[in-house]
Amino acid sequence: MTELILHQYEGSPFAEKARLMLGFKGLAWRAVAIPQIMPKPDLVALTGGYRKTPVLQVGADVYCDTALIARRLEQEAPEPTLFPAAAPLAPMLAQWADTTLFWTMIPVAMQPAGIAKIFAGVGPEVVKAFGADRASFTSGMRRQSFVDASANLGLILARFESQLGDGRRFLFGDAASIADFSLAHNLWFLRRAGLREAWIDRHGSVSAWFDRVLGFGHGTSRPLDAAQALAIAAAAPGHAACEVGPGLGFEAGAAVTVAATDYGVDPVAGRLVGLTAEEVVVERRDERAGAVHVHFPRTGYQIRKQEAA
Ligand SMILES: N[C@@H](CCC(=O)N[C@@H](CS)C(=O)NCC(=O)O)C(=O)O
Repeated sequence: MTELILHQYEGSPFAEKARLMLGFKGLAWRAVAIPQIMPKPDLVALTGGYRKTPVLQVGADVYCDTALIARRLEQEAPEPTLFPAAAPLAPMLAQWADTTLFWTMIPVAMQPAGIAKIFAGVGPEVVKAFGADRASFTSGMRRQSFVDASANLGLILARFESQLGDGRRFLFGDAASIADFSLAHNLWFLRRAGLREAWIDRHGSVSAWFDRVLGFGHGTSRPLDAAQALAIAAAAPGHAACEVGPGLGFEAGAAVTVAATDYGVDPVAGRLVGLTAEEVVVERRDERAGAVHVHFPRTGYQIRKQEAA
């Protein structure tokens, strides 16, 4: 069996979403520790430019974005499902929580007291370098002020409290879904910033739900070196089956770039090998990783024909 390799770092909320999904499914995985800021030469060798955290590698297939990582984990272990049939809108709520809620939560968490907690024990030069990296990572985005974000976050948490207040165990009923994990990683980051009491525990049902999701744990993980992960990609015998569906606007084999549309928009260039309504896959070659298939979700990403040189 090919191992699941998560490229991640401890303090990343989206990595926490992935870790909790792995725990929910009781999966074993390998953890490659990646840098929190650029440069990330070993990660980019696999992805071809995508630098966000986390990334899931399975042999020579690389899955970018937790929305797609969730789908790959679902293949690995269909039960318990992240996509219950009774909750068809769960992926949409998850997407909202990963974008609108995330950028509402960040200005609340990243106040001086929160920053001091999150960066406890590291020197001011590390905090400065992190700030500079994230400024270019998000350049062009219009960010919420602390005052606006606080008001919005208060409303949002009150609404979740109402949703959970009827005694349901998870957001869409008695079974967890992808939406629970996307809400939970935002609250996990608030907790990391020392804000659990102030923001979460004021809402009894949200607080109990949060502990329920954290209770899934992280599955079983063992560390792996970045160099070993690259060697695993290079030695992989092939790739997951994929194909370019008809009528989706691009031909198989086309030279394309794929890039996020919001922030961290570094494009990945390759040959189109997979395209569905859910996923786009490009093949690219790296000196160290060999022929890699890089997978992205369609939502939140733009596919473009590469300009002729
Ligand atoms: N939509 C992406 C968002 C990932 C994301 O923004 N991750 C943050 C860390 S929590 C990031 O990449 N920060 C910059 C970095 O780690 O270099 C996903 O669901 O995976």
